[in-house]
Amino acid sequence: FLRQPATVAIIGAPQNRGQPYIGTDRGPALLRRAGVREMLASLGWRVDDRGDCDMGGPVEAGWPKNAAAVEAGSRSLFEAAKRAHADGCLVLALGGDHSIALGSVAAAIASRPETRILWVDAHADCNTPETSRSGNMHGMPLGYLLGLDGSMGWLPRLDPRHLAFVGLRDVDPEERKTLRRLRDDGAFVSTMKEVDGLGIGGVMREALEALGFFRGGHHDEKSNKNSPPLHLSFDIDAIDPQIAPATGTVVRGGLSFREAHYVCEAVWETGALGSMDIVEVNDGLTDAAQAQETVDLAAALVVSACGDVIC
Ligand code: NNH
Ligand code: MN
Ligand code: MN
Ligand code: MN
Repeated sequence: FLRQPATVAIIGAPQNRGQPYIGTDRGPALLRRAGVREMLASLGWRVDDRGDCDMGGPVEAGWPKNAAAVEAGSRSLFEAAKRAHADGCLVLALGGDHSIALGSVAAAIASRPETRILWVDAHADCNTPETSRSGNMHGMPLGYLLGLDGSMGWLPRLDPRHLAFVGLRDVDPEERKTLRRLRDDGAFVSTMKEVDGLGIGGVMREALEALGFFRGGHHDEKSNKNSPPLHLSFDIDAIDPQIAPATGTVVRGGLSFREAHYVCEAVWETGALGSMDIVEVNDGLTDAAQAQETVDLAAALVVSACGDVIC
């Protein structure tokens, strides 16, 4: 594993079939227009924009909703992301709704099985077609990846001990049961209550420690030298809707502007970031100014996680 790969591969995943709204499909274009590539280049990265993946077929009836399009889209991201991992790149997936994590997380695990997943989200996304009340597949990627539903045979299995949640505050009744089981099986599960109680610094220290990273505030070349790679899956709805309103499932009481940045800065300081998703930005649900604020924040968080620290 290249600790700090010199190249970031950007892969667009303009998926909207995992949730009910048009607009998440514009995420990759909006993030590019917001200057993600230029900002990464100015941090010293070589930026290899590999364009957008094909996100699959038409809207369909059935349960879960749009299953064929979501699976096909995720598989095309899976293949593109595996190629980028094989090339030694830091792999950045621009969503798209969170169903794309089926492809990006699967590619990270398939490429490097010890990869740790940090899931930053208001939601736990560990439904299955059986437990889901909405039928929306953006609420299910972890359910499939953890093997709670076995119908996607191409997926590698995510070990719950390799998974940490930060930012949870809107979790379905069946998902609560699942989370308790996952915690018993070694997942790190935290909610906004822990952010309130410990502060984001304490939560991130505990989360990264639970994932096996060095416990310490500062990036130290030696400390995480032989650590596994870290995949950050950042759902923009983890952030408070007053700051990030342009998303499909707004839930009050989310991460502040600084807390969200801190998450990304702490991820960078592990020295182990191997891949990242930024998902669920939707400019079709608010006025233009709110949409731009959300897009700009999403772009800034990517840049933070990729090393935009002052010193
Ligand atoms: N838990 C709900 C569902 O499965 C909501 C999921 N919505 C999200 N997830 N935005 O991140 O439908
Ligand atoms: Mn999500
Ligand atoms: Mn292991
Ligand atoms: Mn969410």
